[in-house]
Amino acid sequence: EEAGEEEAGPQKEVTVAIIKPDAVQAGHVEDIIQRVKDAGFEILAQEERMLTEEEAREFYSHKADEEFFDELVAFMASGPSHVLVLTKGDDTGAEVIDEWRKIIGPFDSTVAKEEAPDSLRAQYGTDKSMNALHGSDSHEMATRELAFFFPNFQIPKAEAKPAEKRLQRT
Ligand code: IDP
Repeated sequence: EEAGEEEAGPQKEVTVAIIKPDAVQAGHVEDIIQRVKDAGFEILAQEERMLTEEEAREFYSHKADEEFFDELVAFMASGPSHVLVLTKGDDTGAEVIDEWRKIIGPFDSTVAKEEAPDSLRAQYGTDKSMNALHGSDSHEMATRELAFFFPNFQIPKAEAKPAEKRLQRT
């Protein structure tokens, strides 16, 4: 019965984080993953992934009208990225999307260095193009990006922990 209850529950919120080619190339993957863990995120899946230009164009298709689109595609296809699926280790993980966006900081690393010096983009990025990190900006984008990188990934259920606690109390 307990197992059945768990399967019926909502899924955890997840976000897709990318350590972009500039930061992978510079050898920052291990340090960034340590920061991810120290900040209380749980890594549910990760993979080094070299995007082709075609894949980069698809991943950023919602940016196709921007004047920087070609530059963005070339950058994202310039070397391997390190892709991570993150949640928060507790309960539903509901805040994971906003919390990850907050920790990476403003998209322009030159702005991040002034306004959020502790942020990952301040510490590992260069400018508004080579900004070291990506984070999904909404639940819809996280769902889309998860399907793009990990089409078979099963998102864990949210209330496994409360169920455990209930069992412990009896
Ligand atoms: P986000 O990554 O914080 O969501 P977006 O505005 O969605 O920021 O832009 C996507 C990515 O496009 C940025 O992370 C950055 O790498 C790149 N980008 C954004 N604006 C510019 C620009 O003005 N010049 C070059 N690259 C840009």
